[in-house]
Amino acid sequence: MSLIPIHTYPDKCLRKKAQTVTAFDDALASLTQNMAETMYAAPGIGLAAPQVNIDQRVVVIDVSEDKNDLKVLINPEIVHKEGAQDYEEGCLSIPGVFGVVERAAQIEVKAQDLSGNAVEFQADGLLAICIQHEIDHLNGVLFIDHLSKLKRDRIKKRLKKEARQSA
Ligand code: GNR
Ligand code: NI
Repeated sequence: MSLIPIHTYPDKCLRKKAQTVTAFDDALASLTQNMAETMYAAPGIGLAAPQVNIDQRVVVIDVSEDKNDLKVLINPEIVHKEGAQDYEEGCLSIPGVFGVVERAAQIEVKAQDLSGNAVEFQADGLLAICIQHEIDHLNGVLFIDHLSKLKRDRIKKRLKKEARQSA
């Protein structure tokens, strides 16, 4: 097991639409183990492969209190969504930035497991928020894209200033 460096905004790898996984092999299993270790160490409740510069539709999530409920989602898709909920989100790829995002309250998710078997389940609450946040990453979308233009522009200005000061 090993930690993988997490890439941060405005790294280009965060804006690419990730490729569908077709090889359900040992390399995929080992990638998800390293991603889980990286997520727990961060610490975070989710991690998508594009955040570690891997161009594959792979997500790991653990929203449990005791960090003992790892979910590995390969090629996840939302097949149904309902309702709305607001939550203040953050992202390991945009450290120090937080903003309230509206997401669906209940979702139905279709994905594959590490063997390539289809899995389908429902989620709500924080798990539903996290899954929507991670699937966004697979499509090159960041939570700041869901904020108002005014808020997004303020964040971009602040991040540019911080980048200047640390240069
Ligand atoms: O660790 C994380 N916390 C979080 C909080 C609110 C909404 C979404 C998240 S996901 C984030 C980890 C991350 O950046 N995953 O892509
Ligand atoms: Ni994120």
